Amino acid sequence: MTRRELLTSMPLLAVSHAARAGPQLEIRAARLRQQIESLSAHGRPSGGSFSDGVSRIGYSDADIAGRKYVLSLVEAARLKARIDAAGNIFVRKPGTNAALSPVLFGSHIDSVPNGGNFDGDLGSLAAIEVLRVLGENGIVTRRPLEAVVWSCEEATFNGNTLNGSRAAAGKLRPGELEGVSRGLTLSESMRRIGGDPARLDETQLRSGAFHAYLELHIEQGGTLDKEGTSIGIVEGIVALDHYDAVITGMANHAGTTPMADRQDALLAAAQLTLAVREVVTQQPGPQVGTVGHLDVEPNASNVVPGRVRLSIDLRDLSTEKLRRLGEAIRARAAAIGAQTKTQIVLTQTQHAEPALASSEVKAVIQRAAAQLQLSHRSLPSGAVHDAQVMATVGPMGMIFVPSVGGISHSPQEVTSWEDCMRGANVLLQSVLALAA
Ligand code: HGY
Ligand code: MN
Ligand code: MN
Repeated sequence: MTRRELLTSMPLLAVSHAARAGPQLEIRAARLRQQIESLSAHGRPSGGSFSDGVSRIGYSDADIAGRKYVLSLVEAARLKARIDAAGNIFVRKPGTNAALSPVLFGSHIDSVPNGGNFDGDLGSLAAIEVLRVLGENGIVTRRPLEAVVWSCEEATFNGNTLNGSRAAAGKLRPGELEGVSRGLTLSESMRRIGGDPARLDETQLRSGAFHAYLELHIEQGGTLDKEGTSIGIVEGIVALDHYDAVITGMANHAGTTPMADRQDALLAAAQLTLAVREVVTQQPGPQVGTVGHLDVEPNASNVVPGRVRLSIDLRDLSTEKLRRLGEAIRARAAAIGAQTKTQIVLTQTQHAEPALASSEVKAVIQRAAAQLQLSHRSLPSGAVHDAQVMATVGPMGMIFVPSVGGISHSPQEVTSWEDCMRGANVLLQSVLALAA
């Protein structure tokens, strides 16, 4: 029997207390909902409510408060948390065979500015809920189980993304720990949340560190919602290239500087933003490009802008296509600089490789969804996830649930409570199958 046949022939619940673990074993939906609602209070706009979303930037006070809330849930589950050198939270539930590698599953709780309540939060809290429900039902799996809440997944630290998982996998770039965002270096930020970056080497997740990694996440696109499909089985995650453009012109008086004599950095930034769109849409395909962040100096209504820093985010399943898009944008930037009498320096600050999900893990998720009688389909992920870093360490799989209207990274990000529960139950059953 091949490994694939073995996995697909496994009973849905092959655990040591099988008698107590009938197919009715489920996550506690009301409790999971209440936890997602409670976590949302940390980073909520003042005077706001759940529907106003969150700004829980990685390493911020709101993030620290949210992490504290997560730790209280770990305690309520009668489990112990371990903070690794990068500040990631790991929660282990031992199996019957301590010599086996664990099944690892989780997500993140940091958010983009003005983000939603489900991106990362669902997968993180569902992971802890899975451990809690198993504990409450006296179920001990053969393999150890480990829930994880990765730190600073969003691109809120100088545009760098997946900080916690990359640090855990030994994938930070040279000098990255010394980079500064919001007045703190990445090292200082990690220490702020209980990490110890001097020990990153020691605690690095190396090949074989886990049997499989699973992440439950909202789709963040509209495919599942449009079709009315409950569960997405992720085939792979797109590659991402991130560039920083620094445009230097000359700050000058808005009333006395003739139009012809200006070196307006914001004008160049506007042209570069349009050029990114033109380059990306020049050929057919699913590739996307976004200018999402601008710092304008001095940002005063009566001064011609002297300096602009902007971000360019390019995504596609093909690394080669991203490289070509980057080159074309670089050529356009040089032309725009010459035409606007500004200097444009384009630096690539990040490259995340595309990551394919493991066919064994996909089969396990598919089986769990089928046995729970949930409609399901395969689909790619256009958003980046910690799962793509974990794919460099071991087998990875992701479970998607529908995002209403395909809206995400917005306070209007919504996944129905029913879909949250369905996704969490697929996670529970997939974890059990993988840990048997
Ligand atoms: O930016 C992303 O794709 C993810 O949501 N962090
Ligand atoms: Mn996100
Ligand atoms: Mn996310």
